[in-house]
Amino acid sequence: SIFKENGKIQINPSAGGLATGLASYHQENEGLWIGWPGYNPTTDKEKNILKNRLLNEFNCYPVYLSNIEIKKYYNGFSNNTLWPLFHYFTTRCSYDHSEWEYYQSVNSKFCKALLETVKPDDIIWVHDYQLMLLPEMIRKEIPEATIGFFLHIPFPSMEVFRYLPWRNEILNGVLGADLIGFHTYDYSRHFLSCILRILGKEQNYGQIVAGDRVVKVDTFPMGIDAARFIAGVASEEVNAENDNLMKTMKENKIILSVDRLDFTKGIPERLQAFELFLENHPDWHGKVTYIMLCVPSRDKIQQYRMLKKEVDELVGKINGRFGTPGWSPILYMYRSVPFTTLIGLYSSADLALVTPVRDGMNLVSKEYLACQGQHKNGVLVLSETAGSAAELGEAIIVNPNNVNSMAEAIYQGLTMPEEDKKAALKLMQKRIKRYN
Ligand code: ADQ
Repeated sequence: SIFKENGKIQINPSAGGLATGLASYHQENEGLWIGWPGYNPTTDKEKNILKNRLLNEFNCYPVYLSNIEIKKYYNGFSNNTLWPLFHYFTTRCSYDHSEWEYYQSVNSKFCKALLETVKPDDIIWVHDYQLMLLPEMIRKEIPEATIGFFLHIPFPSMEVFRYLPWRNEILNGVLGADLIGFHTYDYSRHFLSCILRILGKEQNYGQIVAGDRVVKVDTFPMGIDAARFIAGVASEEVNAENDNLMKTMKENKIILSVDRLDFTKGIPERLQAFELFLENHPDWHGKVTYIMLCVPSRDKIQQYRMLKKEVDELVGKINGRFGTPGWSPILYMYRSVPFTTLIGLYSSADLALVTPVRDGMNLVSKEYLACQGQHKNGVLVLSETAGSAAELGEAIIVNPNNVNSMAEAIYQGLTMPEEDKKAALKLMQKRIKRYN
């Protein structure tokens, strides 16, 4: 995020999964990252100053969006049409023609920015649902370009994708790439089925003939920079933070959840499950604390503000119902926290609750396991509809809509024998380090 403080522009790396997940790759590979900086300088002079700082300090190249573009393209078509549709929230989708027009024009704006900076033989890698028309646009300008496209969110089944009035345009847009990647095998399969049933194009072992080119579709589950998390947990700063945390928590078991505040993350259902757990297991009162970390996200959209209100009320209700002078069942933080605090929490938590209703991958589940290191025996409760469930089968897998079974999973996780926890954790940690 970028903001102005005392007349000076402050630049902070963003907290979303795409940005954090690719940060290490970007730093090591001397690429140029073209993107919207999330901040609108008011004057041309300020625009240039920021552009130079982003280039020199971060290898980033800004595409500035106007207020109407942010409204129609970003909050509108990207986050109010594609995001809910691809996460199977079909009733939350708006299909607004003017927003679609902005989606097209902003995609061309990115194409123009790319043409200003691209050099022959560069490899171009387009990311995510906000830029699905871009591969085709680049292909028209530079026919011989090498283009990859990766989708960070689920690709829905054909029956859901077909709701989109502009389904053909979106599919053709992506087909401009040479290689199209998804997090899971199912998403690739859904995409290929749409290509066949909507565009009538056959595939052969994931290869599609598009004009005179062959496009390859494949599965690349995104990993994390495990070494960075492991090294971070060993640092003195994190140890000091953890000592402090332990003083406040005393002997209490710690349950942790970390997510952007988003309706796909299943936060109200998870709170209900925690409430039910406390109701069913009074012997755990005063012995467990649920630390719930939520990062503010997309708060210009009405539905996100309503969710914030719902979550605030649920937390208040549960703390009011079970809390005592010495104990609050839920410790709720609604903000972004520094990396050291985040990994400190990951390493201290006895159980992580990762229960999205739908999630492309979910890096939090992997980050938690990495931060448990050699000496902890943390338990992961993971939803079957997170992409990472395909790789983390040793976790306690739950249906995120089944509040009863989630409540029991919390109990099971807290009471599991240490050797069982260790065995599951070791297997998953090995996989995370290997597929980083
Ligand atoms: P997100 O929906 O943002 O990502 P996720 O993959 O869990 O979800 O990534 C969130 C990232 O933000 C994590 O790396 C986490 O460390 C960081 N973070 C969360 N809370 C934070 C806090 N309070 N302070 C600081 N940092 C915090 C999207 C898709 C996912 C997919 C990723 C990557 O929705 O399904 O896994 O992209 O492709």
